Amino acid sequence: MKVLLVSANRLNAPYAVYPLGLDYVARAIEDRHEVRVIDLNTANTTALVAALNETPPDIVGISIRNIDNTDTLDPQGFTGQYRDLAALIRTHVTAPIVLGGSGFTIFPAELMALLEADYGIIGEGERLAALLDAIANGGDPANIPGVILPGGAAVIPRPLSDHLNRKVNGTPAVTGYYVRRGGMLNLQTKRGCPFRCIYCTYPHIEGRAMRPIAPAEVATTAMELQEAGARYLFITDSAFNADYGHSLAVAEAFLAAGLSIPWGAFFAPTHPPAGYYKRLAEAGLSHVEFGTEAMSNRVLQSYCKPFQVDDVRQAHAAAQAAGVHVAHYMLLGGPGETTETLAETLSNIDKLRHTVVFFFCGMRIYPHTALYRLAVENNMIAPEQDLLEPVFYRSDAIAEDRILQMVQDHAAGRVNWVFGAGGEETEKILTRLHKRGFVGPLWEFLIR
Ligand code: B12
Ligand code: SF4
Repeated sequence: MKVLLVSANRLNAPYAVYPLGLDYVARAIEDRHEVRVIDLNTANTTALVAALNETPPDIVGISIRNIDNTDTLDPQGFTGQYRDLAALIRTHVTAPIVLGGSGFTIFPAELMALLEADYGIIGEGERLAALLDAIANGGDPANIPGVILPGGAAVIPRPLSDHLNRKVNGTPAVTGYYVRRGGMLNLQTKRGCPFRCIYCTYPHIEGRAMRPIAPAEVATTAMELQEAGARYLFITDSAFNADYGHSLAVAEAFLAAGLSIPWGAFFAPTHPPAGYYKRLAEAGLSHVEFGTEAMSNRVLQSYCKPFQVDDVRQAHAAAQAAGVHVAHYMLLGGPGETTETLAETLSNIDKLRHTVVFFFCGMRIYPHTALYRLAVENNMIAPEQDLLEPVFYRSDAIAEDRILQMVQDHAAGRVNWVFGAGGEETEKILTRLHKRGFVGPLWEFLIR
């Protein structure tokens, strides 16, 4: 079959992100199908229409990553764009449309209806291979785990137990786009997160059991990306250090393979084994992004975070001693937040030296999370409420205005305290710096 895979993401904030998921989907079907990938960051809709008309595909896959920007201070939604994209495709070809992606996996039934799609794949898109077989051979797609049909129920499949294979998109026009804008390409070293933070969708998207990719294979991919021009790699794992042993083995494999470019990842600020960050730094780790969320034990417990304030301090100190750049992400105003807990968080953040802190206020309520169940219990949302339009959980003990005021007063103009992802202003600054040849996420320039 002729399969056209389209990455619908066009968001350039905080920076444009290489559509990694489609490398896996393409790899899973390319042996038996003719696959083309169009990344709407690098190709406009005119190029898409030309591709549809030149070689009409038998099936079109649309990758849906972002639903919205989850930023209460500068909210943006993207589902209208995706609906228009599906409508545009349909005016040019009669091929069935199949949806997938992390955003789709959170809201499959809603997006199937909105985009009037023919099929959807919840979770891992490698299952497209089985769907194509069923379509070609008259099998019943409904029997394939993860497949959702129009009007059908969203049943979450078991994560794949097969080996995860990726093939880096070798098209220079695609990789070149990202290489020219910050030099960042990305890679995955495992899937799954074993933790249970109440608001988080990652265990739903990737599963709870960690499925590691062999360190040598991760290193081979990293070298391929380096050869494709990458000057920085972002590891997209939910929490890179959720498996200390595996992440260390990946770092050793980078060293053995001779990777020479810097890299960064998300980390949980849990207490690290001795020498952990030092060894990672020797292997090229340059940026640590801690998902800290609060610096009050009461709130951390209420969010079910797998660490306490003291662990955050230890992790911060260890990363800093290793000479890497450190950022902390805060999620204020969730269950358990009060004026006192926020004051405690702010005063504890003060004690973290040489860092940048990104503040998000209000937790987006996602289906399949403990926060969702709590919000239903507290009558904040109705059961079965459509959450595609973002609804944010807000602690009834402290108003959003008060939170912002407290953070602003405490920040007193500090540039290393950033609200949300930084908005358009940050995007503009990053674009300018990337054009001048600076590589990576660049938040280190805000560190104070
Ligand atoms: C890493 C990451 C980031 C990094 C990316 C760094 C980089 N250079 O790659 C950073 C920190 C920059 C980031 C930023 C943002 N992110 Co983010 N990010 C993630 C994360 C953790 C992993 C994404 C990833 O690469 N996964 C690995 C690949 C292999 O998986 P995948 O893309 O999902 O693809 C698989 C399947 O989905 C499926 N699939 C994919 N496409 C298709 C297509 C078809 C046809 C099919 C059948 C299947 C299929 O098959 C693939 C292989 O199994 C996800 C959460 C998660 N665990 O998924 C959030 C996530 C995607 N991010 C999210 C958001 C909101 C954002 C931001 C908007 C936040 C902000 N305000 O700044 C920005 C947007 C950036 C941008 N320009 O798009 C949300 C999106 C949902 C939503 N609410 O909209 C997610 C889901 C997290 C969440 N809150 O639930 N992000
Ligand atoms: S550690 Fe991070 S990825 Fe895992 S559940 Fe908690 S917030 Fe989500």
